[in-house]
Amino acid sequence: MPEASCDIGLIGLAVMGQNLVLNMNDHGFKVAVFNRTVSKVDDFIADEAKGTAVVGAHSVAELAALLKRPRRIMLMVKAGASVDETIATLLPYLEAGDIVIDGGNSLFTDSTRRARDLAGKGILFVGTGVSGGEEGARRGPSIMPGGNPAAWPHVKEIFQSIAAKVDDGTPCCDWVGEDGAGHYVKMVHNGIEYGDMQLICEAYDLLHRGLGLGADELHAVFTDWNKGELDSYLIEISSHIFASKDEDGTPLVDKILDTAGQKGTGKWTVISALDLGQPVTLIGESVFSRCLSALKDERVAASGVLKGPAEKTFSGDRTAFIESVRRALYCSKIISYAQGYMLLRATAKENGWNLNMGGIALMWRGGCIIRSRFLSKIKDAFETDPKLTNLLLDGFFSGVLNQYQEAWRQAVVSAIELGIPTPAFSTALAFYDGYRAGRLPANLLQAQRDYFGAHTYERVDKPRGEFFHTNWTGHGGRVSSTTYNV
Ligand code: NBP
Repeated sequence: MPEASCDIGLIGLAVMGQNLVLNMNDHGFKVAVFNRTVSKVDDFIADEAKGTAVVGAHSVAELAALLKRPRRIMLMVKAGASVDETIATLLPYLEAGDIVIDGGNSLFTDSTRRARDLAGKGILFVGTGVSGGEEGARRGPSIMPGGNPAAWPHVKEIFQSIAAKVDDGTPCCDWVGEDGAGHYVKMVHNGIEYGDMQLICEAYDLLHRGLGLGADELHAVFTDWNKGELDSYLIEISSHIFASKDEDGTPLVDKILDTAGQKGTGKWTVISALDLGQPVTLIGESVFSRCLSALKDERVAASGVLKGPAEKTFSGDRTAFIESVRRALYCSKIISYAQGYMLLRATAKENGWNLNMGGIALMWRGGCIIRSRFLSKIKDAFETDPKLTNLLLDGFFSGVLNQYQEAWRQAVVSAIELGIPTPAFSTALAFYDGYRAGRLPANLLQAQRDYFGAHTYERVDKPRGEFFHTNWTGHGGRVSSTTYNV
Protein backbone atom coordinates (compact mmCIF):
# COMPACT_ATOMS: atom_id res chain seq x y z
CA MET A 1 0.00 0.00 0.00
CA PRO A 2 1.63 3.32 -1.08
CA GLU A 3 1.90 6.11 1.48
CA ALA A 4 -0.85 8.78 1.21
CA SER A 5 1.64 11.64 1.00
CA CYS A 6 0.64 13.56 -2.13
CA ASP A 7 -1.18 16.91 -1.98
CA ILE A 8 -3.02 16.50 -5.25
CA GLY A 9 -3.46 13.99 -8.07
CA LEU A 10 -3.65 14.89 -11.75
CA ILE A 11 -5.04 12.73 -14.53
CA GLY A 12 -4.26 13.58 -18.17
CA LEU A 13 -0.61 14.05 -19.06
CA ALA A 14 -1.00 15.94 -22.35
CA VAL A 15 0.45 19.42 -22.79
CA MET A 16 -1.75 21.21 -20.23
CA GLY A 17 -1.61 18.48 -17.58
CA GLN A 18 2.16 18.07 -17.70
CA ASN A 19 2.79 21.79 -17.39
CA LEU A 20 0.32 22.26 -14.54
CA VAL A 21 1.98 19.39 -12.65
CA LEU A 22 5.43 20.97 -13.04
CA ASN A 23 4.00 24.34 -11.96
CA MET A 24 2.46 22.76 -8.82
CA ASN A 25 5.75 20.99 -8.10
CA ASP A 26 7.63 24.32 -8.39
CA HIS A 27 5.32 25.73 -5.73
CA GLY A 28 6.07 22.96 -3.27
CA PHE A 29 3.06 20.71 -3.80
CA LYS A 30 3.64 16.98 -4.08
CA VAL A 31 1.71 15.75 -7.12
CA ALA A 32 0.71 12.20 -8.07
CA VAL A 33 -0.03 11.65 -11.76
CA PHE A 34 -1.93 9.16 -13.88
CA ASN A 35 -2.74 8.92 -17.59
CA ARG A 36 -5.08 6.58 -19.51
CA THR A 37 -2.19 5.46 -21.71
CA VAL A 38 -0.07 4.39 -18.77
CA SER A 39 3.26 4.38 -20.61
CA LYS A 40 3.01 8.21 -20.70
CA VAL A 41 3.24 8.23 -16.89
CA ASP A 42 6.63 6.52 -16.95
CA ASP A 43 7.80 8.68 -19.87
CA PHE A 44 6.84 11.84 -17.97
CA ILE A 45 8.52 10.74 -14.73
CA ALA A 46 11.68 9.77 -16.62
CA ASP A 47 11.80 12.86 -18.78
CA GLU A 48 10.02 16.20 -18.05
CA ALA A 49 9.46 15.42 -14.35
CA LYS A 50 12.91 13.96 -13.73
CA GLY A 51 14.41 15.31 -10.51
CA THR A 52 11.04 16.59 -9.20
CA ALA A 53 8.90 15.24 -6.34
CA VAL A 54 6.18 14.09 -8.79
CA VAL A 55 5.00 10.50 -8.18
CA GLY A 56 3.69 8.28 -11.00
CA ALA A 57 0.68 6.01 -10.53
CA HIS A 58 -0.12 3.10 -12.84
CA SER A 59 -3.81 2.84 -12.01
CA VAL A 60 -6.53 5.08 -10.57
CA ALA A 61 -6.55 2.85 -7.50
CA GLU A 62 -2.86 3.57 -6.93
CA LEU A 63 -3.44 7.28 -7.56
CA ALA A 64 -6.24 7.40 -4.98
CA ALA A 65 -4.08 5.57 -2.44
CA LEU A 66 -1.25 8.09 -2.88
CA LEU A 67 -3.39 11.11 -1.90
CA LYS A 68 -3.84 12.84 1.44
CA ARG A 69 -7.48 13.16 2.63
CA PRO A 70 -9.68 14.71 1.49
CA ARG A 71 -8.34 13.66 -1.89
CA ARG A 72 -7.94 16.35 -4.53
CA ILE A 73 -7.89 14.99 -8.07
CA MET A 74 -7.63 17.26 -11.09
CA LEU A 75 -8.60 16.04 -14.56
CA MET A 76 -6.86 17.57 -17.58
CA VAL A 77 -8.37 15.26 -20.21
CA LYS A 78 -10.15 16.02 -23.44
CA ALA A 79 -13.47 17.77 -22.80
CA GLY A 80 -16.70 15.81 -23.27
CA ALA A 81 -17.32 12.10 -22.65
CA SER A 82 -13.69 11.59 -21.53
CA VAL A 83 -14.42 13.57 -18.37
CA ASP A 84 -17.45 11.43 -17.48
CA GLU A 85 -15.55 8.24 -18.26
CA THR A 86 -12.63 9.31 -16.08
CA ILE A 87 -14.90 10.29 -13.19
CA ALA A 88 -16.66 6.91 -13.48
CA THR A 89 -13.34 5.03 -13.18
CA LEU A 90 -12.40 7.15 -10.16
CA LEU A 91 -15.62 6.91 -8.17
CA PRO A 92 -15.07 3.43 -6.65
CA TYR A 93 -11.86 4.73 -5.03
CA LEU A 94 -13.28 7.99 -3.62
CA GLU A 95 -15.01 8.72 -0.34
CA ALA A 96 -17.31 11.49 0.91
CA GLY A 97 -15.57 14.88 1.03
CA ASP A 98 -13.07 14.07 -1.72
CA ILE A 99 -12.74 16.69 -4.44
CA VAL A 100 -12.79 16.14 -8.20
CA ILE A 101 -11.61 19.09 -10.32
CA ASP A 102 -12.16 19.28 -14.06
CA GLY A 103 -9.68 21.76 -15.54
CA GLY A 104 -10.48 21.10 -19.23
CA ASN A 105 -12.56 23.24 -21.54
CA SER A 106 -15.86 21.62 -20.56
CA LEU A 107 -19.25 22.94 -21.51
CA PHE A 108 -20.71 24.71 -18.45
CA THR A 109 -23.93 22.70 -18.57
CA ASP A 110 -21.86 19.51 -18.26
CA SER A 111 -20.12 21.00 -15.20
CA THR A 112 -23.44 21.93 -13.62
CA ARG A 113 -24.66 18.36 -14.19
CA ARG A 114 -21.44 16.86 -12.77
CA ALA A 115 -21.46 19.18 -9.73
CA ARG A 116 -25.01 18.10 -8.89
CA ASP A 117 -24.52 14.38 -9.61
CA LEU A 118 -21.35 14.21 -7.54
CA ALA A 119 -22.85 16.25 -4.69
CA GLY A 120 -25.46 13.48 -4.44
CA LYS A 121 -22.60 11.04 -3.82
CA GLY A 122 -20.90 13.30 -1.27
CA ILE A 123 -18.09 14.23 -3.70
CA LEU A 124 -17.24 17.91 -4.13
CA PHE A 125 -16.88 18.91 -7.78
CA VAL A 126 -14.96 21.90 -9.13
CA GLY A 127 -15.21 22.86 -12.80
CA THR A 128 -12.46 25.31 -13.54
CA GLY A 129 -11.41 27.27 -16.57
CA VAL A 130 -7.66 27.32 -17.10
CA SER A 131 -6.38 29.85 -19.60
CA GLY A 132 -2.97 30.72 -20.95
CA GLY A 133 -2.13 27.66 -23.03
CA GLU A 134 1.07 25.70 -22.49
CA GLU A 135 3.15 28.65 -21.30
CA GLY A 136 0.43 29.80 -18.90
CA ALA A 137 0.01 26.33 -17.44
CA ARG A 138 3.76 26.15 -16.78
CA ARG A 139 4.43 29.69 -15.51
CA GLY A 140 1.06 30.90 -14.22
CA PRO A 141 -2.35 30.55 -15.85
CA SER A 142 -5.53 32.44 -15.20
CA ILE A 143 -7.72 30.03 -13.22
CA MET A 144 -11.52 30.43 -12.97
CA PRO A 145 -12.94 27.85 -10.53
CA GLY A 146 -16.61 27.23 -9.87
CA GLY A 147 -18.74 24.37 -8.63
CA ASN A 148 -19.37 23.18 -5.09
CA PRO A 149 -18.40 26.10 -2.79
CA ALA A 150 -17.42 23.64 -0.02
CA ALA A 151 -14.46 22.59 -2.20
CA TRP A 152 -12.92 26.08 -2.47
CA PRO A 153 -11.09 26.15 0.89
CA HIS A 154 -9.42 22.84 -0.06
CA VAL A 155 -8.13 23.96 -3.46
CA LYS A 156 -7.63 27.69 -2.91
CA GLU A 157 -4.02 27.52 -1.75
CA ILE A 158 -2.84 25.32 -4.62
CA PHE A 159 -4.73 27.26 -7.30
CA GLN A 160 -3.74 30.72 -6.07
CA SER A 161 -0.10 29.63 -5.71
CA ILE A 162 0.20 28.37 -9.29
CA ALA A 163 -1.91 31.13 -10.90
CA ALA A 164 -0.50 34.18 -12.66
CA LYS A 165 -0.05 37.23 -10.44
CA VAL A 166 -0.73 40.85 -11.34
CA ASP A 167 1.77 43.61 -10.48
CA ASP A 168 0.73 43.90 -6.83
CA GLY A 169 0.97 40.11 -6.39
CA THR A 170 -2.79 39.43 -6.50
CA PRO A 171 -3.39 35.97 -8.01
CA CYS A 172 -5.44 35.71 -11.22
CA CYS A 173 -7.68 33.16 -9.53
CA ASP A 174 -10.67 33.51 -7.25
CA TRP A 175 -13.88 31.63 -6.66
CA VAL A 176 -16.28 32.40 -9.51
CA GLY A 177 -19.57 30.86 -8.38
CA GLU A 178 -21.73 27.78 -8.10
CA ASP A 179 -22.33 24.89 -10.53
CA GLY A 180 -20.79 25.47 -13.96
CA ALA A 181 -20.01 29.16 -13.27
CA GLY A 182 -16.24 28.63 -13.62
CA HIS A 183 -16.57 27.03 -17.02
CA TYR A 184 -19.17 29.62 -18.04
CA VAL A 185 -16.76 32.45 -17.28
CA LYS A 186 -13.99 30.61 -19.14
CA MET A 187 -16.35 30.20 -22.11
CA VAL A 188 -17.12 33.93 -22.14
CA HIS A 189 -13.38 34.60 -21.83
CA ASN A 190 -12.83 32.50 -24.96
CA GLY A 191 -15.67 34.29 -26.76
CA ILE A 192 -14.10 37.63 -25.90
CA GLU A 193 -10.81 36.24 -27.15
CA TYR A 194 -12.51 35.51 -30.50
CA GLY A 195 -13.70 39.14 -30.55
CA ASP A 196 -10.32 40.63 -29.65
CA MET A 197 -8.61 38.57 -32.36
CA GLN A 198 -11.19 39.49 -35.01
CA LEU A 199 -10.86 43.20 -34.17
CA ILE A 200 -7.09 43.03 -34.51
CA CYS A 201 -7.46 41.24 -37.85
CA GLU A 202 -9.81 43.94 -39.12
CA ALA A 203 -7.33 46.65 -38.10
CA TYR A 204 -4.60 44.69 -39.89
CA ASP A 205 -6.72 44.37 -43.04
CA LEU A 206 -7.48 48.11 -43.11
CA LEU A 207 -3.84 49.04 -42.62
CA HIS A 208 -2.45 46.36 -44.94
CA ARG A 209 -4.89 46.32 -47.85
CA GLY A 210 -6.44 49.76 -47.28
CA LEU A 211 -3.28 51.71 -46.55
CA GLY A 212 -0.71 49.43 -48.15
CA LEU A 213 1.40 48.96 -45.00
CA GLY A 214 3.87 46.07 -45.23
CA ALA A 215 4.74 43.71 -42.40
CA ASP A 216 7.65 45.83 -41.11
CA GLU A 217 5.46 48.94 -40.93
CA LEU A 218 2.69 46.94 -39.27
CA HIS A 219 5.21 45.69 -36.74
CA ALA A 220 6.10 49.32 -35.95
CA VAL A 221 2.44 50.41 -35.66
CA PHE A 222 1.48 47.48 -33.40
CA THR A 223 4.59 47.96 -31.25
CA ASP A 224 3.57 51.57 -30.81
CA TRP A 225 -0.06 50.65 -30.05
CA ASN A 226 1.13 48.21 -27.40
CA LYS A 227 2.65 51.09 -25.44
CA GLY A 228 -0.71 52.81 -24.98
CA GLU A 229 -4.38 52.07 -24.33
CA LEU A 230 -4.32 48.89 -26.40
CA ASP A 231 -1.47 47.36 -24.36
CA SER A 232 -2.32 43.65 -24.37
CA TYR A 233 -0.92 40.20 -25.00
CA LEU A 234 -2.71 39.83 -28.35
CA ILE A 235 -1.43 43.18 -29.72
CA GLU A 236 2.05 42.23 -28.49
CA ILE A 237 2.09 38.82 -30.20
CA SER A 238 0.64 40.37 -33.37
CA SER A 239 3.57 42.81 -33.49
CA HIS A 240 5.95 39.84 -33.11
CA ILE A 241 4.13 37.94 -35.85
CA PHE A 242 4.58 40.86 -38.29
CA ALA A 243 8.32 40.80 -37.57
CA SER A 244 8.68 37.04 -38.18
CA LYS A 245 10.22 36.04 -41.50
CA ASP A 246 9.91 32.85 -43.51
CA GLU A 247 13.04 30.93 -44.53
CA ASP A 248 13.29 33.03 -47.69
CA GLY A 249 13.34 36.23 -45.63
CA THR A 250 9.81 37.37 -46.55
CA PRO A 251 7.12 37.96 -43.89
CA LEU A 252 5.78 34.63 -42.64
CA VAL A 253 2.30 36.10 -42.06
CA ASP A 254 1.90 36.59 -45.83
CA LYS A 255 2.49 32.88 -46.41
CA ILE A 256 -0.23 31.66 -44.05
CA LEU A 257 -3.48 30.45 -45.59
CA ASP A 258 -6.42 32.72 -44.70
CA THR A 259 -8.81 30.09 -43.32
CA ALA A 260 -9.47 30.20 -39.58
CA GLY A 261 -10.09 27.19 -37.36
CA GLN A 262 -12.18 27.03 -34.21
CA LYS A 263 -12.85 24.58 -31.40
CA GLY A 264 -16.33 25.68 -30.32
CA THR A 265 -16.10 27.92 -27.26
CA GLY A 266 -16.92 31.03 -29.33
CA LYS A 267 -19.94 29.25 -30.76
CA TRP A 268 -21.05 28.14 -27.28
CA THR A 269 -20.87 31.76 -26.08
CA VAL A 270 -23.09 32.91 -28.91
CA ILE A 271 -25.56 30.05 -28.39
CA SER A 272 -25.81 30.99 -24.72
CA ALA A 273 -26.28 34.66 -25.69
CA LEU A 274 -29.15 33.66 -28.00
CA ASP A 275 -30.67 31.48 -25.29
CA LEU A 276 -30.55 34.37 -22.83
CA GLY A 277 -31.69 36.99 -25.37
CA GLN A 278 -28.51 39.05 -25.00
CA PRO A 279 -27.17 41.01 -28.01
CA VAL A 280 -23.60 39.71 -27.95
CA THR A 281 -23.17 40.74 -31.56
CA LEU A 282 -19.42 41.20 -31.74
CA ILE A 283 -18.55 37.68 -30.66
CA GLY A 284 -21.26 36.44 -33.03
CA GLU A 285 -19.67 38.29 -35.95
CA SER A 286 -16.26 36.96 -34.91
CA VAL A 287 -17.48 33.37 -35.05
CA PHE A 288 -19.19 33.95 -38.41
CA SER A 289 -16.06 35.66 -39.76
CA ARG A 290 -14.11 32.48 -39.07
CA CYS A 291 -16.84 30.51 -40.86
CA LEU A 292 -16.64 32.85 -43.87
CA SER A 293 -12.84 32.62 -43.92
CA ALA A 294 -13.15 28.83 -44.11
CA LEU A 295 -15.05 29.12 -47.43
CA LYS A 296 -11.77 29.77 -49.21
CA ASP A 297 -12.58 28.13 -52.55
CA GLU A 298 -15.97 29.83 -52.81
CA ARG A 299 -14.40 33.19 -51.96
CA VAL A 300 -11.70 32.82 -54.56
CA ALA A 301 -14.33 31.94 -57.17
CA ALA A 302 -16.54 34.87 -56.14
CA SER A 303 -13.61 37.30 -56.23
CA GLY A 304 -13.61 36.90 -60.02
CA VAL A 305 -17.34 37.57 -60.33
CA LEU A 306 -18.44 40.14 -57.76
CA LYS A 307 -17.30 43.75 -58.06
CA GLY A 308 -16.04 46.03 -55.29
CA PRO A 309 -15.39 49.78 -55.27
CA ALA A 310 -13.06 51.27 -57.91
CA GLU A 311 -10.89 52.85 -55.20
CA LYS A 312 -9.21 50.14 -53.14
CA THR A 313 -6.56 52.09 -51.25
CA PHE A 314 -6.88 55.05 -48.94
CA SER A 315 -5.55 58.30 -50.35
CA GLY A 316 -6.03 60.77 -47.46
CA ASP A 317 -3.98 61.59 -44.36
CA ARG A 318 -2.19 58.33 -43.48
CA THR A 319 -1.34 59.22 -39.87
CA ALA A 320 -4.93 60.25 -39.18
CA PHE A 321 -6.16 57.00 -40.79
CA ILE A 322 -3.94 54.87 -38.55
CA GLU A 323 -5.18 56.77 -35.51
CA SER A 324 -8.82 56.35 -36.53
CA VAL A 325 -8.26 52.59 -36.90
CA ARG A 326 -6.64 52.51 -33.44
CA ARG A 327 -9.58 54.37 -31.95
CA ALA A 328 -12.07 52.12 -33.76
CA LEU A 329 -10.29 49.10 -32.34
CA TYR A 330 -10.36 50.48 -28.82
CA CYS A 331 -14.02 51.52 -28.94
CA SER A 332 -15.07 48.18 -30.48
CA LYS A 333 -13.14 46.35 -27.78
CA ILE A 334 -15.03 48.30 -25.12
CA ILE A 335 -18.32 47.28 -26.77
CA SER A 336 -17.23 43.63 -26.88
CA TYR A 337 -16.41 43.54 -23.17
CA ALA A 338 -19.62 45.41 -22.35
CA GLN A 339 -21.55 42.74 -24.29
CA GLY A 340 -19.62 39.95 -22.55
CA TYR A 341 -20.50 41.43 -19.17
CA MET A 342 -24.16 41.77 -20.21
CA LEU A 343 -24.08 38.03 -20.84
CA LEU A 344 -22.46 37.32 -17.46
CA ARG A 345 -25.10 39.41 -15.75
CA ALA A 346 -27.90 37.61 -17.55
CA THR A 347 -26.55 34.16 -16.79
CA ALA A 348 -25.98 35.03 -13.14
CA LYS A 349 -29.63 36.05 -12.90
CA GLU A 350 -30.86 33.00 -14.81
CA ASN A 351 -28.85 30.51 -12.72
CA GLY A 352 -28.92 32.32 -9.37
CA TRP A 353 -25.12 32.63 -9.42
CA ASN A 354 -23.51 35.36 -7.39
CA LEU A 355 -20.83 36.30 -9.93
CA ASN A 356 -18.10 38.67 -8.79
CA MET A 357 -17.86 40.91 -11.87
CA GLY A 358 -14.80 42.92 -10.81
CA GLY A 359 -13.08 39.74 -9.62
CA ILE A 360 -13.61 38.19 -13.05
CA ALA A 361 -11.82 41.13 -14.72
CA LEU A 362 -9.01 40.64 -12.22
CA MET A 363 -8.75 36.94 -13.07
CA TRP A 364 -8.37 37.88 -16.74
CA ARG A 365 -5.73 40.54 -16.09
CA GLY A 366 -2.84 38.12 -16.07
CA GLY A 367 -1.93 34.69 -17.36
CA CYS A 368 -4.61 34.41 -20.03
CA ILE A 369 -4.82 35.22 -23.73
CA ILE A 370 -7.02 38.33 -23.28
CA ARG A 371 -4.80 39.84 -20.59
CA SER A 372 -4.50 43.58 -21.02
CA ARG A 373 -4.08 46.89 -19.27
CA PHE A 374 -7.70 47.67 -20.13
CA LEU A 375 -9.05 44.99 -17.76
CA SER A 376 -7.97 46.95 -14.71
CA LYS A 377 -10.39 49.67 -15.86
CA ILE A 378 -13.22 47.12 -15.84
CA LYS A 379 -12.26 46.03 -12.35
CA ASP A 380 -12.22 49.70 -11.28
CA ALA A 381 -15.67 50.25 -12.82
CA PHE A 382 -17.23 47.40 -10.81
CA GLU A 383 -15.36 48.44 -7.68
CA THR A 384 -16.80 51.94 -8.01
CA ASP A 385 -20.30 50.58 -8.64
CA PRO A 386 -20.80 46.84 -7.97
CA LYS A 387 -24.34 47.10 -9.37
CA LEU A 388 -23.26 48.80 -12.62
CA THR A 389 -25.93 47.99 -15.26
CA ASN A 390 -23.60 48.30 -18.23
CA LEU A 391 -19.90 49.02 -18.62
CA LEU A 392 -20.71 51.66 -21.24
CA LEU A 393 -22.30 53.76 -18.50
CA ASP A 394 -19.14 53.85 -16.38
CA GLY A 395 -17.52 57.28 -16.51
CA PHE A 396 -14.20 56.06 -17.85
CA PHE A 397 -15.69 54.03 -20.70
CA SER A 398 -18.37 56.55 -21.70
CA GLY A 399 -15.63 59.20 -21.72
CA VAL A 400 -13.49 57.21 -24.17
CA LEU A 401 -16.46 56.43 -26.42
CA ASN A 402 -17.67 60.02 -26.48
CA GLN A 403 -14.19 61.22 -27.35
CA TYR A 404 -13.38 58.56 -29.97
CA GLN A 405 -16.73 57.86 -31.66
CA GLU A 406 -16.13 60.25 -34.58
CA ALA A 407 -12.84 58.55 -35.51
CA TRP A 408 -14.48 55.13 -35.09
CA ARG A 409 -17.20 56.13 -37.54
CA GLN A 410 -14.55 57.42 -39.92
CA ALA A 411 -12.70 54.10 -39.87
CA VAL A 412 -15.92 52.19 -40.61
CA VAL A 413 -16.86 54.64 -43.42
CA SER A 414 -13.39 54.18 -44.95
CA ALA A 415 -13.73 50.40 -44.70
CA ILE A 416 -17.07 50.50 -46.51
CA GLU A 417 -15.71 52.85 -49.17
CA LEU A 418 -12.66 50.65 -49.74
CA GLY A 419 -14.67 47.41 -49.78
CA ILE A 420 -12.78 45.95 -46.81
CA PRO A 421 -15.00 43.88 -44.52
CA THR A 422 -15.01 45.04 -40.89
CA PRO A 423 -17.93 43.09 -39.42
CA ALA A 424 -16.77 43.45 -35.82
CA PHE A 425 -15.98 47.19 -36.02
CA SER A 426 -19.31 47.73 -37.77
CA THR A 427 -21.49 45.65 -35.47
CA ALA A 428 -19.86 47.30 -32.46
CA LEU A 429 -20.75 50.72 -33.84
CA ALA A 430 -24.29 49.60 -34.70
CA PHE A 431 -24.67 48.27 -31.14
CA TYR A 432 -23.35 51.55 -29.74
CA ASP A 433 -25.83 53.56 -31.79
CA GLY A 434 -28.61 51.14 -30.90
CA TYR A 435 -27.84 51.14 -27.18
CA ARG A 436 -27.76 54.94 -27.04
CA ALA A 437 -31.00 55.28 -29.08
CA GLY A 438 -33.97 56.31 -26.97
CA ARG A 439 -36.25 55.09 -29.75
CA LEU A 440 -35.60 52.26 -32.22
CA PRO A 441 -37.77 51.22 -35.19
CA ALA A 442 -39.15 48.25 -33.26
CA ASN A 443 -42.49 50.10 -33.16
CA LEU A 444 -42.92 49.24 -36.85
CA LEU A 445 -41.76 45.70 -36.15
CA GLN A 446 -44.42 45.27 -33.47
CA ALA A 447 -47.00 46.68 -35.87
CA GLN A 448 -45.97 44.12 -38.49
CA ARG A 449 -46.15 41.29 -35.98
CA ASP A 450 -49.59 42.41 -34.89
CA TYR A 451 -50.66 42.85 -38.52
CA PHE A 452 -49.82 39.34 -39.68
CA GLY A 453 -49.99 37.36 -36.44
CA ALA A 454 -52.14 39.32 -33.97
CA HIS A 455 -49.13 39.36 -31.65
CA THR A 456 -50.25 42.62 -29.98
CA TYR A 457 -48.23 45.69 -29.04
CA GLU A 458 -47.75 48.10 -26.17
CA ARG A 459 -48.35 51.86 -26.65
CA VAL A 460 -46.15 54.83 -25.81
CA ASP A 461 -49.18 56.59 -24.29
CA LYS A 462 -50.25 53.69 -22.04
CA PRO A 463 -48.56 51.95 -19.06
CA ARG A 464 -46.14 49.08 -19.84
CA GLY A 465 -47.73 45.65 -19.67
CA GLU A 466 -50.99 46.70 -21.32
CA PHE A 467 -51.32 45.04 -24.74
CA PHE A 468 -53.34 46.14 -27.75
CA HIS A 469 -54.42 44.50 -30.98
CA THR A 470 -55.56 46.32 -34.09
CA ASN A 471 -57.67 44.80 -36.84
CA TRP A 472 -55.36 46.31 -39.49
CA THR A 473 -57.18 45.03 -42.59
CA GLY A 474 -60.73 45.19 -41.38
CA HIS A 475 -61.02 41.47 -42.21
CA GLY A 476 -59.31 40.02 -39.14
CA GLY A 477 -61.02 38.86 -35.97
CA ARG A 478 -60.78 40.31 -32.48
CA VAL A 479 -58.72 37.43 -31.03
CA SER A 480 -55.04 38.14 -30.34
CA SER A 481 -52.12 35.73 -30.01
CA THR A 482 -50.44 34.88 -26.71
CA THR A 483 -47.73 37.39 -25.81
CA TYR A 484 -44.27 36.04 -25.24
CA ASN A 485 -40.72 37.23 -25.14
CA VAL A 486 -37.62 35.36 -26.26
P1 NBP B 1 -6.09 17.05 -25.04
O1 NBP B 1 -7.34 17.86 -25.06
O2 NBP B 1 -5.40 16.76 -26.29
O3 NBP B 1 -6.43 15.66 -24.30
C1 NBP B 1 -5.47 14.65 -24.19
C2 NBP B 1 -5.56 13.97 -22.84
O4 NBP B 1 -6.88 13.43 -22.65
C3 NBP B 1 -4.61 12.80 -22.79
O5 NBP B 1 -4.07 12.69 -21.48
C4 NBP B 1 -5.53 11.62 -23.12
O6 NBP B 1 -5.05 10.39 -22.64
C5 NBP B 1 -6.74 12.04 -22.35
N1 NBP B 1 -7.95 11.30 -22.71
C6 NBP B 1 -8.63 11.26 -23.86
BR1 NBP B 1 -8.13 12.13 -25.39
N2 NBP B 1 -9.72 10.50 -23.83
C7 NBP B 1 -9.72 10.00 -22.58
C8 NBP B 1 -10.59 9.12 -21.91
N3 NBP B 1 -11.68 8.65 -22.51
N4 NBP B 1 -10.30 8.82 -20.63
C9 NBP B 1 -9.21 9.30 -20.03
N5 NBP B 1 -8.34 10.17 -20.61
C10 NBP B 1 -8.60 10.50 -21.87
O7 NBP B 1 -5.03 17.66 -24.00
P2 NBP B 1 -4.63 19.19 -23.70
O8 NBP B 1 -4.42 19.99 -24.92
O9 NBP B 1 -3.55 19.13 -22.66
O10 NBP B 1 -5.94 19.77 -23.00
C11 NBP B 1 -6.51 19.22 -21.83
C12 NBP B 1 -7.78 19.98 -21.52
O11 NBP B 1 -7.44 21.35 -21.28
C13 NBP B 1 -8.79 19.99 -22.67
O12 NBP B 1 -10.08 20.00 -22.16
C14 NBP B 1 -8.50 21.28 -23.37
O13 NBP B 1 -9.61 21.76 -24.09
C15 NBP B 1 -8.15 22.18 -22.20
N6 NBP B 1 -7.29 23.31 -22.52
C16 NBP B 1 -6.30 23.21 -23.45
C17 NBP B 1 -5.50 24.31 -23.72
C18 NBP B 1 -4.37 24.22 -24.72
O14 NBP B 1 -3.78 25.26 -25.02
N7 NBP B 1 -4.04 23.05 -25.22
C19 NBP B 1 -5.70 25.51 -23.03
C20 NBP B 1 -6.70 25.56 -22.05
C21 NBP B 1 -7.49 24.46 -21.81
P3 NBP B 1 -4.20 9.42 -23.62
O15 NBP B 1 -2.78 9.91 -23.49
O16 NBP B 1 -4.42 8.09 -23.07
O17 NBP B 1 -4.73 9.60 -25.01
